[in-house]
Amino acid sequence: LLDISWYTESMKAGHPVEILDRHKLQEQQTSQAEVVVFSVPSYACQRRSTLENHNAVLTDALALLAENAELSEEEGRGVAFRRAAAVLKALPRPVTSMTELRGLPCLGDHSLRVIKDILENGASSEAESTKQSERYKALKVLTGIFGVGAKTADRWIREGILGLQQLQESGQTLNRAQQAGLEHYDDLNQPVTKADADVISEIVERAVVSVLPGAQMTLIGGFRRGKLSGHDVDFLITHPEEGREVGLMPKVVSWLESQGFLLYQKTTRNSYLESKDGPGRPSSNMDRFERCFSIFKLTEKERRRTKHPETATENGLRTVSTPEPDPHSRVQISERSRCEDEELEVDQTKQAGHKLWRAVRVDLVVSPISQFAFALLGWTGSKLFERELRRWAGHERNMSLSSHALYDNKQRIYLRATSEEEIFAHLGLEFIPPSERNT
Ligand code: DCT
Ligand code: MG
Repeated sequence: LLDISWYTESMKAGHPVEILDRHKLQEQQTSQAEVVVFSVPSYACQRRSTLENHNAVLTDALALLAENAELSEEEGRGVAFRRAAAVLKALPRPVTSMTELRGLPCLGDHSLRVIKDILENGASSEAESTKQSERYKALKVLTGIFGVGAKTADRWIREGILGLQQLQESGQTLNRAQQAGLEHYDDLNQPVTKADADVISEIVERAVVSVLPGAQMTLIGGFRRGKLSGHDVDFLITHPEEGREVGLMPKVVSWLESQGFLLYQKTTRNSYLESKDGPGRPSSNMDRFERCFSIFKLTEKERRRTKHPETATENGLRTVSTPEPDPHSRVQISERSRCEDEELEVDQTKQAGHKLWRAVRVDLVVSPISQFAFALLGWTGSKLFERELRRWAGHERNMSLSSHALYDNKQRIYLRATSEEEIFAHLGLEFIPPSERNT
């Protein structure tokens, strides 16, 4: 049977080398049956984590407890569950007994109790009761509104608001983001498919190239890691000539707005200046780029359009073939045709009795080319992979990593990089491609 205290001691020691030594010691002391089954490095950024997961029952329960902790603003507990789940995700086959977990890093007492419960009883009673709890259900519903975080949801719950209807009846003042979030609640809580992300990529690319020829756009976030669905679509935009990206975001946003693609947008300005801010990790590494949080209107028409061959005309407008019997079999995109399209769309909507578009959360980030590799690495995720990279940099290399820069605290210099590979090399880590950062 299980001896949990051994794991606890190892975890408290917290260092991979020490764990390895303990493990060796343990191995010498124990019988064949207790030999370590799996070997996993301590930091998630040292592992290759594909989308495949042989322990989904275990990791789903741990992810739910992590989410509940995060929604309750218990960050430490959330990270502990996330790290434990990530270790199980890295295993090459399903865990069948507790003894197989011997020697694995990041499995704390609490996570081990959850795993043991599932292995013995088929389910985690704690995860099940959390899932059923009124508080968890309310937190999920309320934070499902774009613009509502854990703090706001908690305040509302304490005021007796547990659901959308109660919120609407409460007379709470909602900000612009929350109003849009409530309006498009159902759409925004539907996963975005890779196919839709590709359609949006095509549109954003059109916008970027129209307002600044030569500018480049990259799909980042979960879709860059090969995920087939996500909660939003993330893009990173840059220009190969340093400085040309200045002022780019408002132009891209105006273009998208003029074409009727944006249901909501809020742009935040870039406030990161290396000379001014220095290497200290910003309070959040995510908020220093020029960034646009938006709600995109993705129409059936656009979905169909990108499935068919298209040609760019000299003035940048595109002629697009759409399938018969569509009366607009060759449509030139212009203000006029778009209006006609929309009229047609309204008619079709009325006929079909359902709307022919969906709302999608889209995030745009603009980075100067000198920071591009750091932005790309920082925005590809997963969230835990990013957190672990920063932890590795700080604890193992005495460096500060952000989505803008890498600073060597000992040499007191910035380490430049033009590719993700170079950043991994600076950090003394084996390069892990995006598809294997699904930790
Ligand atoms: N990110 C991060 N830390 C955060 C939030 C985000 O490091 N607190 C990075 C990693 C992923 C990237 O930004 C995009 O964020 P999300 O869209 O939230 O994540 P995702 O992996 O794209 O997930 P999803 O597929 O659900 O959109
Ligand atoms: Mg995303």
